[in-house]
Amino acid sequence: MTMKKLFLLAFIFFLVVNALNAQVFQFNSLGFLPGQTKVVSISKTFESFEIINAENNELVFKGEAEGPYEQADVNCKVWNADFSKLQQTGTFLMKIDSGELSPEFKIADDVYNASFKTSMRAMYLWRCGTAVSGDFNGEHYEHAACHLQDGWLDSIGIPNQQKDGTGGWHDAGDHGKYVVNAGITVGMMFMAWDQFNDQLKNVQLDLPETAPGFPDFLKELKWEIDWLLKMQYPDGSGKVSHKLTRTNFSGFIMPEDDDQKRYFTDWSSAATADFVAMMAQAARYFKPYDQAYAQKCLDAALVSYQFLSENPESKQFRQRFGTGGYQSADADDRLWAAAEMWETTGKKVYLKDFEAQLTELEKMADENWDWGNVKNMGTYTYVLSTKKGRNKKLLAKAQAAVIEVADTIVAKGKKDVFNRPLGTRYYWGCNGTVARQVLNLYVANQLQADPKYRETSLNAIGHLFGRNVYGRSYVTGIGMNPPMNPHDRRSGADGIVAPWPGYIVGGGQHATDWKDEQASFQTNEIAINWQAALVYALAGFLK
Ligand code: 9MR
Ligand code: ZN
Repeated sequence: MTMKKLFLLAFIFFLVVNALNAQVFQFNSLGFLPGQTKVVSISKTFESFEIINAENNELVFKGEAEGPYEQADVNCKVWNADFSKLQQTGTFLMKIDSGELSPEFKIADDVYNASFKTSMRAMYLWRCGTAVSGDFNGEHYEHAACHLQDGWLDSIGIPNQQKDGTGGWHDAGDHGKYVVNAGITVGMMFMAWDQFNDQLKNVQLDLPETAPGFPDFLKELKWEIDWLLKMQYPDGSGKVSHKLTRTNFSGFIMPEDDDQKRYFTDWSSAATADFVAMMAQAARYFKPYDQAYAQKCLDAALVSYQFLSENPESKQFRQRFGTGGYQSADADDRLWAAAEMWETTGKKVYLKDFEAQLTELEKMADENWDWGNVKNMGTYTYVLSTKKGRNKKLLAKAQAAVIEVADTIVAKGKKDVFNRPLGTRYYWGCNGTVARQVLNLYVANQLQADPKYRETSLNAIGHLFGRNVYGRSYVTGIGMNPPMNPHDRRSGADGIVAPWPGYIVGGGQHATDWKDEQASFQTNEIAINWQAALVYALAGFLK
């Protein structure tokens, strides 16, 4: 055997051992902030462990195993190695007394910076109607301008005619564009801007100059808002098309090769209300950078709000399209719309509208939420507002609801063997919810500061980046043993082995059924709503 072959064999052996050890050690592979709780779960019996500085082999910490802890749904038994007291920065690895070495991990103030940038650039790489490109880990990803024929008006009663509906982001692994799902996505990203703009305003995302004068984070949001403005009906009524898609899903082709007709569909009241909320937010946050554009957003919001006030009944989208449904009742969307209209304009009519709707609710906040229920965003805008005039009693009730929900999340996280704050609930896209819960926790912390909220938030992130039953990261290109075969048309069609980077996959519909397979759209797709939650979660911990 030649030296070269021997070397290759040794290298493969090294990779295999490392991959196996990643499964013995389940932890946040992005690393740890110096002051945070630091726990590695280990699915193997041991008594003591050591932490070794990877740069100079120095022993920096010794500790004892805790556990075992068992949990039925994930069918496992784990021991914990807690080294929270180690606050020194650097690159380390863990050695347990039976000899296994963990993969390397970092302790540093900026462990979230790179992953934030990659997951935010993932939004840019989703842009439709333009060519996009980016380099990551030695690969070059790109596609040509796509869907330039968007879209046809046949489905809203204007046969054989087109209107400009280009732009925006593709929704997910498919190339469709859906207003309801844009709602929770844009909503959470504006909330990230609202809460973390001090850090976000300095982040460089290397974007093309599509919004001169805007900070990069808002520049990316403006790309989607530009498209959303085109989703209002051309008749001036204020109705908003539910989606712009083909009549069925395409195969695994690049976006620019997808040349079937795509249609503006019939409107829905949920889409129309989400449109109002997003436009009101855009008007508020874009104003310092482009006043005229901000006014345009507000004017668009006013027309649709007026339409909804005159048409209070819920109207679902009902046409024969085989693409994504995103059907939902509209009470939560209307609530959120009223909250954002009030926050932007300060006008009492919107506050009254919001409070009347809030009073009707049995629960003012939810622990477990996604695109189908955006009432949390309404409630959060309301409780975090600095505007005057809120009904004191109602406000107190809303604040209590927010705290109660956050405390439930904290309690579930504590109980779970991997401190997963969604506990034992699994469903389509639940990884997105785990990330989204960081918003619930942030708002509670604003109302009643307590370190448990921050700790639970970091545990949510930790779960997504490897402290889970697979010992794997759920985000392409980032962290240990990340997904390689997401349900994403670009990744499947571009001929590059590694998938497009920075995307969180939906996760198992049950505790142990996640499949890193392209065909598994139920567990391994990517989507803007889950991505926005990830962006939000990481934004809160930027240095
Ligand atoms: O995220 C959506 C999930 O909650 C639904 O149960 C599922 C089935 O309707 O659809 C999911 O959304 C998909 C959408 O319909 C089309 N684009 C891809 C989305 C992510 O899988
Ligand atoms: Zn496109």
